[in-house]
Amino acid sequence: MSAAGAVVVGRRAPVQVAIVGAGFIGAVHARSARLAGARIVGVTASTPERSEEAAGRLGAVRAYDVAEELVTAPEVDVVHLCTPNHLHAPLALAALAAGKHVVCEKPLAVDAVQAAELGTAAAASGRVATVPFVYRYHPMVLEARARVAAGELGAVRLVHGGYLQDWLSTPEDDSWRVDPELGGASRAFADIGSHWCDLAEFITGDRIAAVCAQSATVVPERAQRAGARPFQGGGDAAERRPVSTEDLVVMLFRTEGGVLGTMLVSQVSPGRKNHLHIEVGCELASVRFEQERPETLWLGRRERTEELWRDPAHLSPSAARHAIVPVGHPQGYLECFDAFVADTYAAIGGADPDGLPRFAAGVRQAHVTAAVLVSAERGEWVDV
Ligand code: SOE
Repeated sequence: MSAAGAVVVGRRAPVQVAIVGAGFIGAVHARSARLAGARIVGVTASTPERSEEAAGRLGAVRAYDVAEELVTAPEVDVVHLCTPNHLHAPLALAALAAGKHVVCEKPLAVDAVQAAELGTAAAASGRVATVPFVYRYHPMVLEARARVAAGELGAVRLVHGGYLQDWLSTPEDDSWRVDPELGGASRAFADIGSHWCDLAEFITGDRIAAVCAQSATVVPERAQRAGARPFQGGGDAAERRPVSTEDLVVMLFRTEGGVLGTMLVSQVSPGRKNHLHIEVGCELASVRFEQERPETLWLGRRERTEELWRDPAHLSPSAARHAIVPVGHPQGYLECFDAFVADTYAAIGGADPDGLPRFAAGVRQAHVTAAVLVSAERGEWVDV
């Protein structure tokens, strides 16, 4: 077995990687793993036939029919879990117990209790365990974070924004995420609200302390298409069934530092594809980041506003670290994933990369999600 980080002829042996789940995000993980120099030694998908197909498509040495066999296989150093949420905990626990490092898709688990169990197991294992809150890796997000931390903008006064999508806008749109047995009690907030809240805390250096939320299921019935993929509508005609998980959330929040904020989450907003937007209003200036336009950061002052471009020559060091091509050559989502996986593997090699979202970040957002569910149910403020 090649221990990750073993030196072979003066260079590290390639990290040996397992990918569980071969949908849209599994392919993204596999691409970033290969770019980081890893060897994909096994893939498991939802059926043996799909596992064989995925092994060829993702460049894996072989397919495994059984995920538990793959995540404990002797030749595996790192397990990437890209399955529906209900499988995260059993597979992550098995992998950690077998001495593997783990990259687990968000949300970490189906609820905060299970997420906490994973956080505890990861801490006890001494292994590297990370969660792809990859939007942290946009250089202009890092620039906003650096400027807030440096005090250049003054004290934070207000945080607002949202995350809007439209891939679940109609009753014909479906996903395993709609089913609470597979995704958990929260769907939209756990899936993408977690990204926004992680980013709000990452940029401001503050933490959400209390929430007041309302949620709605505005598509009360959906066609049953568990195999449907995000952003790929349509599919065969199917029976409809009632839906309990939320399509949208509106939320007020207060941070530990006393800052107020508001945010919206929706997966039923026609025309909004992956519209994560966040604005931090400070004493001297405001900054706004839009994920669909990641090459710039809006910086507003009373006397003037400007649009900062991702120019490595003019970025803070933490932002420049991930600006890998000159300004005017757009970087995007995939480069964020590449940087996240590279930082995860660097951590396996003994580094401690700044801002690497470890399991604790996933546990954190599970607690925020749990508070949102309780607040939406009770219609009152709830502490996180
Ligand atoms: C679907 O909402 C999804 O693929 C999320 O699961 C991802 O985390 C997000 O980055 C894009 O949208």
